[in-house]
Amino acid sequence: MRCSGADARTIAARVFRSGEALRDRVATYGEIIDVDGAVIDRGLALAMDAPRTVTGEDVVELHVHGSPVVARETLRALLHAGARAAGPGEFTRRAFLNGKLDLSAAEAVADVIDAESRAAARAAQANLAGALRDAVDGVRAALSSVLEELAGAIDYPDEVPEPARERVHALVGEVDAKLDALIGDWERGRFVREGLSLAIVGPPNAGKSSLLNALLGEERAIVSATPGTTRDVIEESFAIDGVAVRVLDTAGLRASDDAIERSGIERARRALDGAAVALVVVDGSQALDADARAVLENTRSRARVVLFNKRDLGAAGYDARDDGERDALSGTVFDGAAVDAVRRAVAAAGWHGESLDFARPHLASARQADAVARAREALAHARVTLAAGEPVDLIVPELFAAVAALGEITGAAATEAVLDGIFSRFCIGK
Ligand SMILES: Nc1nc2c(ncn2[C@@H]2O[C@H](COP(=O)(O)OP(=O)(O)O)[C@@H](O)[C@H]2O)c(=O)[nH]1
Ligand SMILES: [Mg+2]
Repeated sequence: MRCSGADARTIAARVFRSGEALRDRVATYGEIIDVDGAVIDRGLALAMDAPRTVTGEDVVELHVHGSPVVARETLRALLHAGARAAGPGEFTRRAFLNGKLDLSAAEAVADVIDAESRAAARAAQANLAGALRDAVDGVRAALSSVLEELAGAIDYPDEVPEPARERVHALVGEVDAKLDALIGDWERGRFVREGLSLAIVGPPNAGKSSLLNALLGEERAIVSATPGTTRDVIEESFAIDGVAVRVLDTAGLRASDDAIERSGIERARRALDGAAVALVVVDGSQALDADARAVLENTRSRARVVLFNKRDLGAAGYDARDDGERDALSGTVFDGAAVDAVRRAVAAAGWHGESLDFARPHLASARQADAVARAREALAHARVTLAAGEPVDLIVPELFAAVAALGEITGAAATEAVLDGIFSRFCIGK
């Protein structure tokens, strides 16, 4: 339990009893007591004096046993002793307001908490360490130095020469290229942040549920020789190269008279529409029937991976495949190598097999991407003005706009509304 603020030590003294006084940054063993002095738990108190703390304020942490009852009673004792419960993200917000971290690092705290995959966690840690702030500050500094030169030339036209048009033009171009790279990473990084959605579709009995189980490495879905077994959409997730993949196993696509099966098929179609990548499974051992042909046909124009399954039983379907399925995989879901080939093909279709090294600075939220987009828009105007041979100082408002937009990322120019939006994402206690 963390207490932060000027009264942290006073409040701690009311709920923590020990023979020794609390010393800065030293763990002290003692009793957590309620308002009547009864012992709730025994544990450690850790006092950390401002400003070298996570929030920049005096902090006392009580380390108690992990029982919900002990936690609740300790919280009750703290509230009774004069503390108030923190709002979502309030500690991180105070840390930001006290200059302990910039806004991009604060957002990264929420991302670290939310990270569902190894890749996402690594990426969030990079921004937490200040990678994005450094990149953005570098760009802002470059633009600001041009602004200073321009301002000097405007204020003292006789003494300060106007900066050379070519140099300013080149610099604005360089800055824009850096921002362009950030936006590119943002788009590619969608998979790291959100994971990839994958829908397994195909005719009944093709082996879709068997493939889901093979990808997960567990018997998640019912596999049966009876066609039409899977009726609801089953959602699970697994990882490829550290990227979270949300996979949907669906009912076999075929014409059916059964009302329940038909609504399952309807759900399957919706899952297919919403998925980034389709994983099409057909029985490759026998000649393709109308259902198999239809699903191959209907998914041809989208990102997909095709597996001609049941190769152990024959290859009639695979051998007779059309041009559109030339690069389809063939094998059996019972063969680990074939399942690995499916994983690799999904990565290729999903994120082009690009290695997603997000240890480098990257935009981590739509808010940040929007700020960069607005900065780029302003810079585009500036470049048009420069290219048209207009006076160089006409680009001052555009450069100001770009610097301000970028400032929203690190919090140098964030409004209260922006802060509310960011910190409402947090859970309480962070
Ligand atoms: N021989 C063979 N049988 C398979 C293969 N894949 C799935 N099956 C069998 O085909 C039947 C239907 O599989 P299932 O995964 O339920 O198909 P779904 O309807 O597409 O989900 C089951 O009896 C599976 O054991 C395969 O590669 N080879
Ligand atoms: Mg199934």
